[in-house]
Amino acid sequence: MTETASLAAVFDVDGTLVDSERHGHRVAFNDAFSAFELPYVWDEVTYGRLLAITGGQQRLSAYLTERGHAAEEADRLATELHRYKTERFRELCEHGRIPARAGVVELLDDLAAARVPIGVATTGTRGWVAPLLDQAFGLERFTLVLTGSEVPRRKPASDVYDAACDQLNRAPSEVVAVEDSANGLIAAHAAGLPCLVAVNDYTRHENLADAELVTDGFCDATVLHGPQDLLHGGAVTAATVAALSAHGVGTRPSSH
Ligand code: XBP
Ligand code: MG
Repeated sequence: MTETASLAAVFDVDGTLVDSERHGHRVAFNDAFSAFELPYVWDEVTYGRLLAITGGQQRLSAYLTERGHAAEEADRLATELHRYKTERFRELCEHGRIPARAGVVELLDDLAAARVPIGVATTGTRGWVAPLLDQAFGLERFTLVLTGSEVPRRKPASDVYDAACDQLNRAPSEVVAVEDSANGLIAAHAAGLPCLVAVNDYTRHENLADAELVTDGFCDATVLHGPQDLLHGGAVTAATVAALSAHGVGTRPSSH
């Protein structure tokens, strides 16, 4: 297997480690609208459109502005709604309502067996990230957990991946990003990391052509773009991740 001595893997959360958007975050946002007696409901199609805006508070503010609220009122209301939504989503996480994507636990186990450090780099809010990771996977698996609350700019800016490489003390080409979306891919590449994208129903039609590898999942998976020989029995494994790091070395200008 490709040398893994200096390799690290950094995972996105929403849509990657967990299937959290359609029946998780979206439900929590709608519960917030209802708690504040606002006449808004995000159906699954509307939410899919709004996911282009990263950051739940920013998503709310943009939507409220779209619905005619003055900018200042939209920002104030978005802050209050998002506080409620974060608490509600944290409850969903703690009650086990946010499932891991199929094949993810096996991949995390394989990376641990290969002694590859595993980090997390998400746009999500710190308030729910740790409870979710602990409930779904056990927090002790992760060497590093960075959230949207810790960096100045959210994805697609490179901030969270820059910080991950710094804190892992690794060059970007030694760190493979595992993502689900175009925003995540852009952020990873802006930081100089090779990137594996496992698409989901909300992201399969996005422009992911620049990714080192695009699959439709982590197990029983098909390669949608990139080398056809990097899955093992239809699964993304530690060897898959290591190979991407080898392929990625030197082919992407590091931002460091
Ligand atoms: C996805 C996001 C987040 C979530 C909602 O983050 O953009 O905003 O949709 O979570 P990632 P918050 O894919 O980087 O994990 O409401 O806490 O932002
Ligand atoms: Mg994501």
